[in-house]
Amino acid sequence: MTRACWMAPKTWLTAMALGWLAPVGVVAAPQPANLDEAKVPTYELPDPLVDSAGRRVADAAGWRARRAELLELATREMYGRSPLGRPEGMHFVVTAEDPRALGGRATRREVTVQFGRAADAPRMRLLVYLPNHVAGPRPAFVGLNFTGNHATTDDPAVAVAEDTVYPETARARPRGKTLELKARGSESERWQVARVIDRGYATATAWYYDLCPDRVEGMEQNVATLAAAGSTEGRAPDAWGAVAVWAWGLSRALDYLETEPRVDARRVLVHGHSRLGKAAVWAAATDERFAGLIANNSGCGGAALSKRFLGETVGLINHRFPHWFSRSFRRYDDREADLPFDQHQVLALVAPRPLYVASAAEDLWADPKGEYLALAAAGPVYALLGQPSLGAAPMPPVGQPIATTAMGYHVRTGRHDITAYDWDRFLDFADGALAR
Ligand code: GTR
Repeated sequence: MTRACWMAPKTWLTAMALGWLAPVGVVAAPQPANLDEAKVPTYELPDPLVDSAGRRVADAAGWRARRAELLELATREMYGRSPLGRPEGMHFVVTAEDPRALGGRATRREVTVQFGRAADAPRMRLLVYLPNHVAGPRPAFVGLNFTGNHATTDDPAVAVAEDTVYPETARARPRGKTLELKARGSESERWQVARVIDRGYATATAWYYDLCPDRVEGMEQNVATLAAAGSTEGRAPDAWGAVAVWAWGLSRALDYLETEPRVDARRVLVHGHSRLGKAAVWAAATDERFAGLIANNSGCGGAALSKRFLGETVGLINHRFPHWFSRSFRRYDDREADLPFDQHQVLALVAPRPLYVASAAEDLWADPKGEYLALAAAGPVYALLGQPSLGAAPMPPVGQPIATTAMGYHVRTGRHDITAYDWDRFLDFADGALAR
C-alpha cells in the first residue's frame, strides 16, 4: 500500500481504475473507479437549504440551525468526532527567530506548539513567515505540509527535524544528510513563500505527521495519545479519523496565530492540497474562526461530490486509507446513493466565509467537475446569507478562473499539484475576499 503511494501519477490512475491495488486479506475490494464522464450515474443532491424535516431554510437564523444539523451529519457519518478541544496546558515555545529572513523580506519564526504542560507532550512544529515591508496585523495563510517544514522553502536556516524526511520511504533509502538536503526546499514550488510574503500576507505551516502519522497505526500515535479514542479498527464508529486530527491541528495553529500581533487572526485562510485539502475543508467547516478556505485538488472527502462516483470513490478511499475517516463512513462504500449528504453541504458549512476551490485538468482522480459542482451547489447558502455566489455559472474552461468576493474556482492545465499559477489565483482571491 505504502509503496504504491510513490508510483508515478499516471500509473496510479491506471492501477486504480483497473482496481489492481486492493490490499489482500481486508474486506471485499471496492468497485474500480470510473474515469468516464458518460458513466456518471444519475444522482440527486440533497438540498443544503431543506432540513431533515423537509422545511426550507428562510433566513440566516434558520441557516444556523440547519448548519448544526449538517455539521452533526458529516461528523457522525464521515469525519468522526474530535475528542479534544484546546488541550489543557498547551503552550508555544519559540525555538528560532530571524527578523531578516528571505533576504530581509520576512521575519521567520519557528514555534513548537506543545499540546500540554509537559515538555514531552505531543507537539507540532510551526514555521511562520511574517512580511517585513508592511506594518500592522497582516492576513495570513495556514496549511499543513507533506514532507516537513524545511521542504516548503529554500531558506537554509529552517530546522530539519530528524524524523521529517520522507518517512514512509526512508526505510528503503539511505538515511541521513543526503536525503535531508535533497528534501530541503523540495516543496518550495508548492508553497511560494516569497510570493505570498511579497503580497503582504503572513504564512504558516506544520508537518502533518506531527499530528497524526499518515498510516493505520497513526491513529494511536502523537495527538491521539491525548485522547485515547481507539485504534483505526478499534474506534467507536463515530470517533475521529486522521483527517479530523489534521483539522484539529490546523485549529491549534490558529490558536498560535491569535497570539501573534503581526497577524490579523480574523483574516486567516486555511488551505491545503489533496489529502491536506480534505483536512483544510474540515478545519474550515468545524472552526468558524478561520476566515475562509482554499481547497486545492482535494477530491474525494474534500470538495468533490461523492455521488458522481467519478475518480476516487468512498469505497476506494476507505479501503486504501482506513484511518482517514470515521468507521461509520465505510457503510457508504460503493453505496454513495445512500449518503444522506454530499460534499456541497460540507463546503456550505464554510458560508458566508470566502471559499475557493481549485482543480487540475488532468487530475481526474479528484474529479474536477465534481469539485466545481459541489462549490456551485453550496452557492444558494451564500446567496441566502447575502454573499455573491457563482450563481448558475457553468464550470469555467481550463485556465479561466471565476470568482466573486466570496466564492471562486479555477481549473488549470496539468496534474495533481499546487503551482505558482494556483497561488497567484489564491492571492488575487484573498485580496478581494479579505479586503477591509
Ligand atoms: C491519493 C488519494 C487522494 C489524495 C492524494 C494525495 O492517493 O487517493 O485522496 O489525497 O493521494 O493526498 O496526494
